[in-house]
Amino acid sequence: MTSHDQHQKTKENLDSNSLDKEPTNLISGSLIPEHKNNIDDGTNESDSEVEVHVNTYNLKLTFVGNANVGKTSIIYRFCEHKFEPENIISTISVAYNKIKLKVDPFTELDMQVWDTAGQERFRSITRGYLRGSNGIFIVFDLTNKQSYDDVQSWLDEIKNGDVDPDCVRMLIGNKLDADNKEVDVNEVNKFCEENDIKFLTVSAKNGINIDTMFEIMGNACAKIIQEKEKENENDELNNEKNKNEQNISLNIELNEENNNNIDVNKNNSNTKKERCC
Ligand SMILES: Nc1nc2c(ncn2[C@@H]2O[C@H](COP(=O)(O)OP(=O)(O)O)[C@@H](O)[C@H]2O)c(=O)[nH]1
Ligand SMILES: [Mg+2]
Repeated sequence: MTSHDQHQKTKENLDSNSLDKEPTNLISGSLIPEHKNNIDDGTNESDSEVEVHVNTYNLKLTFVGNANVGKTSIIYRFCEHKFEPENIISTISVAYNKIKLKVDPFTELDMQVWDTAGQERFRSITRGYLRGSNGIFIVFDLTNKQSYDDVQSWLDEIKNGDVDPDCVRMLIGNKLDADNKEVDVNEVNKFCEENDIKFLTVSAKNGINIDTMFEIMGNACAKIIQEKEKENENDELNNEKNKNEQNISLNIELNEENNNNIDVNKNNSNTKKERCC
């Protein structure tokens, strides 16, 4: 079974003219459960029905890298399962694709995959393009050393951009199928280990590792968001606990104050009695 078979993938939407538009259903930076599905276990008996909660999470994934490294081809291969020659791919201007990826029976990723529209030629990736990314693919061409040498400047661009510190960065060496490679993969591995960046070599042409790169990225983003959700839950629990503790100590103080008042009243009434007699 291929990884493609294991992970059910559905393409929902192809928007070719909306680079400047923020996708309306995108909730950036957080993994938000969208719906719960009831899945019939096949017995059709209501008392033996198993209720499976499927969490759907929204992710924004963006691509950067020099022109001609194969960004559009990678997205096209992932979404359309095809590779198109140069003259066709250059006319395909995808702004973003919406793809669903089922990672397990309980988790579904709703991925907005954003492509550059040629602006990388001028190093003018807008802040809005990267803003709200859960994951960024930095692509270079294994047959073009310059495209790898420029990776650092793309990383700087991300660092100086409006990008969440938790955003997952993944380096992609494309054109694995080609013979005339110029980049030493061992060097890249070392660089990525030192900089805590994921790295994968792929080929948009023959499809090697294309699904895998999205699965790795999707899972890494999902994990981060789930951890954030857990942290938020813990914060809420701690807040609740602190509130209860504060209430308890306030009650104790009030009780002590009441007791003091009672004592004072007692003393007062004693004094009165003494005078009376
Ligand atoms: N051999 C090979 N060529 C590729 C591969 N991916 C893309 N290309 C070619 O590289 C050129 C640039 O591809 P494109 O997707 O337009 O790059 P982009 O500018 O980064 O979006 C085109 O001629 C593609 O046919 C690949 O995996 N292997
Ligand atoms: Mg392109």
